[in-house]
Amino acid sequence: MSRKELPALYSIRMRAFLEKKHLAGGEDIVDTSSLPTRILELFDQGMSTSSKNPLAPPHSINIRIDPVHMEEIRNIPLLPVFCLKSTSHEKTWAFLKKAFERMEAIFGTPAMVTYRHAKNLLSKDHTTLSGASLLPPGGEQLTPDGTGIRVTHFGIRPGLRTELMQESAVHLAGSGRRFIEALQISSKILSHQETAFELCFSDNPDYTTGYLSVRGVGYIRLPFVKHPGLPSGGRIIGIRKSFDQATLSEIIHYLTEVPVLFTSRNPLHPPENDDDLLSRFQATDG
Ligand code: PML
Repeated sequence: MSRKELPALYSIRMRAFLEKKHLAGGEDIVDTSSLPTRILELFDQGMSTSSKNPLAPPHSINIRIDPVHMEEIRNIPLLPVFCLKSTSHEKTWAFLKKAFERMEAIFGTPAMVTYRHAKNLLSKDHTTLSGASLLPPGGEQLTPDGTGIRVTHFGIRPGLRTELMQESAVHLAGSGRRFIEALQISSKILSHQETAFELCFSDNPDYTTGYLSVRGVGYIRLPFVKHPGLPSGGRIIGIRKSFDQATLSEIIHYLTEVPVLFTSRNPLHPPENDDDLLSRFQATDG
């Protein structure tokens, strides 16, 4: 490859493991000049994220670097961010129940089914998957490859990351790397036309904020969704219709392989109460 043909950008993907168990991950898409710094930051992230985990330190860290050609990249915006004004676990779950009912009216997934799968993510017997399960309106949860779909190949313009970190410092749910990464994952998920919503609870026992992202609304942060000390968590992606094998393969390909770069963002709203947030749930064609 001649110098002229060198790719302008690189995807860096880090995963930290304890034996075969996934402990932590992080990634970005950066230009050549930022590559060494970002590789080191992601390495530190692999080491330090895990130090908050009772299972730390990691046994191994994989860092993979792949060239990304400009013409492959989709530039997409980050979702608008909301935050539930909640003071307790009970209040957050009362909101979630109402949100699932609204989602049933819009997307067809029965609220009871979504609720059952959501509770299951936090049950003590739940095996936390490293990826997301899919939930079509029929309610038959699907876990591709037995481990779920790991959303990868995304990156964010550095200026946007800094802005979001600073603005979210005053959010009820706080600021931090986990939030910025989760916002990117969810924004990639909802940028696929067949997805309806995503629900996520961290498997970090100390991280009690989760989120619900809904098509047509945005990314809603959920303080106190988990009781502290609970090591279970996971992700569910709601799908807009029942799908055939070709659609499923296409969704998986997009989420796991197509590189997306977040080059713009939407507002980060101040915390809102249940009713104000629920009034934002609308049927959408987009
Ligand atoms: C994770 O542990 O990766 C999930 C992080 C959820 C972040 C929720 C938020 O702070 O908005």
